[in-house]
Amino acid sequence: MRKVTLCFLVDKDNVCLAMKKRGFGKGKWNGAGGKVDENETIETAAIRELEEEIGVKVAPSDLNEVGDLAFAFENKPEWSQHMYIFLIEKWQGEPTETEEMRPKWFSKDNLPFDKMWVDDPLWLPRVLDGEKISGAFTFSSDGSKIRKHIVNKQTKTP
Ligand code: 6OG
Repeated sequence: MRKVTLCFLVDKDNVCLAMKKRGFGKGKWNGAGGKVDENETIETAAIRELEEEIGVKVAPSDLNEVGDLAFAFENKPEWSQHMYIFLIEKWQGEPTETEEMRPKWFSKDNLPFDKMWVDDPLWLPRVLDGEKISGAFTFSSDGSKIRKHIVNKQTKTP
């Protein structure tokens, strides 16, 4: 399954989302992230996408992995992906608009879930509250409905 990253900058009670301007998830607020290329680690890919999509630099030691989710879409096996999620509290530079994304800060308590992926309300508040999660979702073929899902608290210790 294709591996992808998703990264959220966090500053106290605020989280940086970015409007996806093209490609998969266009028109939705999300974290920055994308496909892990061959010969790349998940962490290297996360750092590269943060710079490409919102223009911030992050050191490997400042990436905090908070969970992973497996996504499957009915009748669209090519859309299947395994997403690795990171929260970041320290970075260099200001989030800046690029051709891919337009970043904006939101209060953690007031996220624009009506313009986000439908799965996000089921796990993002939990990771923003400090929980580590692991789960799986199956969506309708256009991704607009959740057919089944499970999100567990990660129990493994580092
Ligand atoms: P590119 O195809 O642009 O990477 N992504 C999702 N994010 C959320 N919150 N929910 C989903 O539910 C998602 N499916 C994919 C992973 C796609 C970007 O979109 C994220 C990547 O950061 C279905 O390279």
